[in-house]
Amino acid sequence: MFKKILIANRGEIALRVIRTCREMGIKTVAVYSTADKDSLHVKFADEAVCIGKPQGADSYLNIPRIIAAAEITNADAIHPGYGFLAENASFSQICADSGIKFIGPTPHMINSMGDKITAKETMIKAGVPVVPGSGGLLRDLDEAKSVAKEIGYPIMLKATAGGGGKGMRVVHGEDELEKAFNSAKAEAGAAFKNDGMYMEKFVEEPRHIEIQIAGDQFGTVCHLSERDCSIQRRHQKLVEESPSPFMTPELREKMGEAAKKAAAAINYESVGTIEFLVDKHRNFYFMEMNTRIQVEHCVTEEVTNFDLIKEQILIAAGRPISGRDYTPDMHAIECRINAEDPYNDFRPSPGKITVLHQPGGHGIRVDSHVYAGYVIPPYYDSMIAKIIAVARTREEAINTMYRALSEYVIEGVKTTIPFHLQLMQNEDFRAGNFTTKFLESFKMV
Ligand code: MV4
Repeated sequence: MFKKILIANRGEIALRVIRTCREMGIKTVAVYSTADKDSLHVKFADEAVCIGKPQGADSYLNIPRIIAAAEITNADAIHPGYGFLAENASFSQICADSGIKFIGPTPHMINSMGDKITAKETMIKAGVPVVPGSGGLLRDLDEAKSVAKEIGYPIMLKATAGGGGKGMRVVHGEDELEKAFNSAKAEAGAAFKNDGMYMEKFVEEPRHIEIQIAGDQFGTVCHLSERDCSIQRRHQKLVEESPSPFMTPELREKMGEAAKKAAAAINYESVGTIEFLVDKHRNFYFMEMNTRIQVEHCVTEEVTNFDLIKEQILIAAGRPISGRDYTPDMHAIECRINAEDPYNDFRPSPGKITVLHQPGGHGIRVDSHVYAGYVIPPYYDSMIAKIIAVARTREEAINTMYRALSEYVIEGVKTTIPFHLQLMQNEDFRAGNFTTKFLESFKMV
């Protein structure tokens, strides 16, 4: 087992990894930027190394400084958390070349899922359902026109290097195609230095349902059921839950098997997530694979009783997993608490937290790195806490969440708490009646 793990991240996920390492008897090294010198991950780690100025490129994205910090402190493994370098194939490679175990997938696994056309081709070969489309790069506008004619409008243009909505366009008819094709291509080129585009049939009003999987170094893969992440705004998830209110035992069986096939197709080892679009007829289509631990992993932990960070560390250390699939018999919901103003287009609200009371009690878990007096820096994402409510039924989980949200006191900055309080009382949300378009028409009162 590893003796010392460096955590190449900040905020709640750095703290989350430190907690599991403590329980496993593994020493920890925090790295931090000058903006994070008073952060809890710095205080709670066994050692801490300042790696530079606040901007990502000078600190949490600076590979040479992170490797140097691992070497100075004799760390034998690096946990990347999510974001930053978590899906950076060259970082995974440099860790390997430096004799430091990267707790996550190999560069090859990251690359094969990072390019969306390659990923889709791999899924087709593995027998995983994908959205019908161009089946490869679009050479030019003429090819785009003929593929669109074949599959029928509406269609969606996507960037092969994309993800998270960049370089993506919905097109309803041929008259819109040229403008959309050119602007999406330019956007992708600027954002990813790769302007390769492909096309899919547009799936209307889908749900975003993802399957948590784990694979070990011996080729065993299992799934830990699904999370429904349809409550998103501009590709930022705000609420996640497990099980999905839209799930049926038959659909879970089919999606679980497809997710395992997807992971097995690239000999995946680590924890990961297969994202699917699910239409109103419960047809499901592979969308992307996330080769990292995700923000919303906690809802799966609460319904399966697995510590997913521990599983990830055990897999990286070469331990076999049991290979059993899990179906939840509890219900968990997570609300992301961001320092943003929900009454003002979710504008970021960094600054000092002057008063803080975190909720607790039966069925409530709070994962957070903030404390009274903490100053939220403006340089990083605005998530300051995750509340996870767990209960026997969805209705009880929502009621527990509502109770916890109403106990939560954060003064000094604006937060998304008022948004979540209103969402938990929304009739359609409570009925499980929502798609990825839900928040487009949700109005704060
Ligand atoms: C789609 C789609 C509809 N049809 N693909 C959004 C991010 C990227 N990962 C893929 N996305 C979508 N792909 C087809 N063929 C709708 C979306 C989409 C979406 C998906 C999941 C969650 C929220 C979303 C919000 C807008 C669009």
